[in-house]
Amino acid sequence: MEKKEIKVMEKILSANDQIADELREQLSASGVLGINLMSSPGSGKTSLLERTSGYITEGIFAIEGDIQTTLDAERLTNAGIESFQINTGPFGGDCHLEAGWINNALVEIDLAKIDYLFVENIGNLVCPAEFDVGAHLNGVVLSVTEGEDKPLKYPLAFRNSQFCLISKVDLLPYLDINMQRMINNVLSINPEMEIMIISSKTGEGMEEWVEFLEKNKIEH
Ligand SMILES: Nc1nc2c(ncn2[C@@H]2O[C@H](COP(=O)(O)OP(=O)(O)O)[C@@H](O)[C@H]2O)c(=O)[nH]1
Ligand SMILES: [Mg+2]
Repeated sequence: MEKKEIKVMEKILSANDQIADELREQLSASGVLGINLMSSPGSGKTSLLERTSGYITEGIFAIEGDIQTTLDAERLTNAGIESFQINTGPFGGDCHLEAGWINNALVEIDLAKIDYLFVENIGNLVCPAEFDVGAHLNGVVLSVTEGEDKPLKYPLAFRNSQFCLISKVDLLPYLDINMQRMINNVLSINPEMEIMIISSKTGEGMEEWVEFLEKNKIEH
């Protein structure tokens, strides 16, 4: 029984990986950088995109993943970012996005008009890390309110990411968190991780984040 379950899971993952590879190639050929944002619920993914829209005023499209509601898509519309909401609730409430669903959403997107395709993954640090969604870059948004230990407890998301945004740093004066320990924990899981420290509320770290995006932009 156990062996069968493992085989089915392997099959699903390898089918997903193939679609993800094709999707990444299509994005590259269209000059679009794909960025997958993963985090616990409420770490600040949507707020980051809202704030980013003040720096990069055009060429951003976001695919929003949530179990229910179109609230995040509405927030992005108000911030001037075009988006497409995927709700998994009506289809069993999956806790992650898969490459095939991103691929299906592409019919809604004019790739020729955009530079950045963000995928705001469903809020949790577990399942999204297991599925390649076809992005060029995976990133974790880790808010200071979550505690220093989360990289150690949920290592896969950190291992499978190239960048980590430590968010909500404006709240540090109210917390007992040890920032250096949090950073060390991230690096202990992934020594190559590019770490940026940000606040979407005050704008701290936004220049560095925008530079990071521009540096990774795909020229064509
Ligand atoms: N103080 C503070 N609050 C933030 C910051 N970023 C997000 N928030 C708040 O955290 C809550 C969750 O943010 P949201 O962007 O919806 O998180 P998401 O679930 O990861 O998309 C909201 O109430 C935001 O206003 C920040 O940098 N500082
Ligand atoms: Mg959100």
